Amino acid sequence: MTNGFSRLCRIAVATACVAGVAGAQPPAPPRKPQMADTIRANVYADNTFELYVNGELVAVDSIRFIPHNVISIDLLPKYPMTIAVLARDNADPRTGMEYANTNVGDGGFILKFGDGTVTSRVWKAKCFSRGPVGGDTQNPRVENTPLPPDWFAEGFDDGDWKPAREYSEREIDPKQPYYDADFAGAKFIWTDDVKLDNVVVFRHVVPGPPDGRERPDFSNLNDVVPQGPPRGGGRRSGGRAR
Ligand SMILES: [Ca+2]
Ligand SMILES: [Ca+2]
Repeated sequence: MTNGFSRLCRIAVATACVAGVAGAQPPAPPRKPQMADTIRANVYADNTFELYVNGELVAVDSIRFIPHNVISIDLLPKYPMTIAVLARDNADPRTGMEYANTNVGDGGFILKFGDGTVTSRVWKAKCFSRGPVGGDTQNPRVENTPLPPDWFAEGFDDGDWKPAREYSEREIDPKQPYYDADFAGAKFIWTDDVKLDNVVVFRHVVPGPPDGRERPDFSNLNDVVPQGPPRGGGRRSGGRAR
């Protein structure tokens, strides 16, 4: 009786261990994602940007200078969602000025996702190139800081970065494409110096969907066995290659 009981206990422990290992693996997504699972992202930069979400490059501004344009893309969200943006004001890399070194331009960045994610002062901001230093347009020079290689990564430590500063529409003076897109609730952001800071990185982690809507996690799509017959010469378990 005792031996039988201890054997049962060993089986129970072994089963629990197997279940524990299986439970440690991320759950497979419930189904294939549809376009209804995506969220629309609207992004406007004065003058250009690269957008990373969860460590992946998802959008590059297709117009580097003018006209000032809005980039709209579809995203398949996964939370927590790490957003990292490399934003650039149009500036000569040797002087920090523009229009044949006759003008000091200003920056500005704003973003809104369909889940309610918006830019604001809770984002982090850091300058990596500024000029003309001190606003000296007679002897213009720039100060550059190398970008950390993993500035866009999910685990990057931005703990000592300052909060972004919010700017009004009047201060940034966005052009018409901004008004044609949905940026309601979002704030223009930059560092503390919207004129001289020309290359700026913004970072923000969205812990969960701001609109409270539950969304499936589709990040493990490769773990799903397809329902239909394999295509392209793939092989299914127990089946023949086609
Ligand atoms: Ca500038
Ligand atoms: Ca500009």
